[in-house]
Amino acid sequence: MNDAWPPELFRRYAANPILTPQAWPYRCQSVFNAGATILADGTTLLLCRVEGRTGHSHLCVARSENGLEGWVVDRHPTLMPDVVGYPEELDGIEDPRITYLEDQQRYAITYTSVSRDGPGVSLALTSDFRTFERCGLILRPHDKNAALLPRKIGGEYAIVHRPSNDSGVNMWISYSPDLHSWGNSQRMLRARKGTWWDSQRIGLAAPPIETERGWLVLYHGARGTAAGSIYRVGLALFDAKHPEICLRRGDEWVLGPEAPHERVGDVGHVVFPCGAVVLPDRDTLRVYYGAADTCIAVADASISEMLDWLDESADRTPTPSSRPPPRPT
Ligand code: BMA
Repeated sequence: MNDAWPPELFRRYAANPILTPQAWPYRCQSVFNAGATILADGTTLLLCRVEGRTGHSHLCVARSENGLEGWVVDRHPTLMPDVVGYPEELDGIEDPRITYLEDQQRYAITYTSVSRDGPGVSLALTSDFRTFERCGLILRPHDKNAALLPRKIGGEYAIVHRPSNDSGVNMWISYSPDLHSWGNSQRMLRARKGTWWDSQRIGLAAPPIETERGWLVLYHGARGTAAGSIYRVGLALFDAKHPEICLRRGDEWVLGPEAPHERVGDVGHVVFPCGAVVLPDRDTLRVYYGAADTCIAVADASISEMLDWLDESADRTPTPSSRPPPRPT
């Protein structure tokens, strides 16, 4: 970092990484890509992806009073794949995102189920992160990187997800009356082409954050190189009532692998957020990200600074919708 450059939007915690496999109460290979939320009592809860020595992943809860240190990790896996009840979980469950559903007053966890047909999106509901109501596969393979919006849009639940199809690996949004049947799918954002940092594939990072200017979305973008993919994070803003409409998209990435633990690990050159929480000042967004598919790190950014940055630096070409104009609300 050159001191003459403007300050970064994201400020990393000095004691990163905050969670590592060495600190885990049971033997594992890696802990990364955690969903995040702040519980009613102020505790920060991370639902971490843990990869064991079989190569399969499961989910495990870590709790902290201040969201930075003093983590208390469940002594045993919190949510294991259930290959009998849910055969789509045969090769593990990964990359959870947490959304508090206002109308249900429960947390919705969307996670990737790795089936023999490829990755799909599964849903589980919980009030306490100790017992879970599994809803099974809600978006069939090949699909991943999904999170629900916290409130209904036009009377329906909305989910952002990342199907792979002939048009590429892009972000979509779908709607449901009941959390089970999903439709009215529309593309939200495309991977760019050529040498862009987000040209290989993109996907939702943490669940969208509602702001006074619309839905602020952190997304990951990958670029292929001769040495493999580099995963970084970018910003975009979507319309509050019609979240398929992109209002702004930043040209530059805002968080990329720099620190040694972000560059070196099981999969090097990867920063991969699945969770973010808004702090009580209502402006600081605390983002939890997997680093090099091995450990978990955290960085803070100001929501108002991110929105201003999008105003100043964004590619203002709205993403053309793949569908007719949005439904009236
Ligand atoms: C993506 C997902 C993430 C992983 C990333 C980098 O496709 O599988 O879980 O962190 O690749 O390996």
